Amino acid sequence: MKKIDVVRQILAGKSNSIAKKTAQAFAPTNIALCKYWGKRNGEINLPMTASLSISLGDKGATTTISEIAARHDQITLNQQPIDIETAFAKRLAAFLDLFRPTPTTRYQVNTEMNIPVAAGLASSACGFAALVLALDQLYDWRLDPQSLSILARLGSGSASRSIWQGFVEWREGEAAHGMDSHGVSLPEQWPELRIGLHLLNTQQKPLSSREAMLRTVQTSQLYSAWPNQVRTDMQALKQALATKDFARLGQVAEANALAMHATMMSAWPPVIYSQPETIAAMRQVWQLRAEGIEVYFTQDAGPNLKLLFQANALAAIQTVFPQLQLCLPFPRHGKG
Ligand code: 2P0
Repeated sequence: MKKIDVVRQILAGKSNSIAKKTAQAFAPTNIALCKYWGKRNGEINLPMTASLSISLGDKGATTTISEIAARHDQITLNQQPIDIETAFAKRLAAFLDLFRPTPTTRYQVNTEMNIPVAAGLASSACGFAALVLALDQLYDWRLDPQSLSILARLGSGSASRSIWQGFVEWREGEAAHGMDSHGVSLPEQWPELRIGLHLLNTQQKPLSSREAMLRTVQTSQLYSAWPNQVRTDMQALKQALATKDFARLGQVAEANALAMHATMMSAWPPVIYSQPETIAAMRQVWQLRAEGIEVYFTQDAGPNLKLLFQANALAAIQTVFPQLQLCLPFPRHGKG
């Protein structure tokens, strides 16, 4: 199954003439509490396992798209033109190829992100989700959220979860065509939940998560244990959501992230995203917990930590992490 076959199936009977001159959409970025690490199909981004995330409210990507008369797509990121020869532009153009009404159709795509783009903060997740939402408006497809999630998944796996706010489960599905592998919005609200971004300065160019995932699946002896870990953690997270058990939520998320990193550390060549500062920050989190402050961390394909806590712990945490960037996953319900 090719990406284009998935797109054709989803857009069957839909118009490919523009409904408006220009369309704009926002998608939040998301942080996984149970991680997506490994694919069973790399062409259409089918995951080995389910995953579960929280979207970051107003932190994400706003994408504006229009058709233009030009030889190449014109892409800007935070108002900076992106050279068409960069890997970023090529990846975007290849994705847009799936949707061009004619081979000569070109797009102007302007994306604004209010999260640090190069800091491993799931910029591809919100970027591809916002692009798909904008395309849906440009052509007035009016696709249902599951179909939008599948299209976003073709751009980047984790983008399948950025179609919704709140908690989202990405079901792994079983079918070879992947039509059953999409996000599902979970009903639980948690207005007091806070995510703090602890950003570390690092010059090191990270290995892409795409490459790191593939290497882990192919060479890590520990990978065979990962699907079992995910099964247990997904169940525990859902229970923690249902009973609003923050300690359980935090514990499972932290252990899941550490297990993912342990699994990739045992790949060959080894994959280690942590810096000395990452480990130091982990110890600070554990010290805070020892002092009775309920704070946990999670870590993705980079050295930064994302802290999980509830509103009432903010002041204590800020004494140790004064630079923390605060995100409110449920902004309308829980300011402050
Ligand atoms: C996640 N990550 O669940 C995991 C945890 C990073 C660590 O999804 O190859 O950019 O585009 O499907 O979605 C980052 O990987 O990878 C990611 P592709 P993606 O958030």
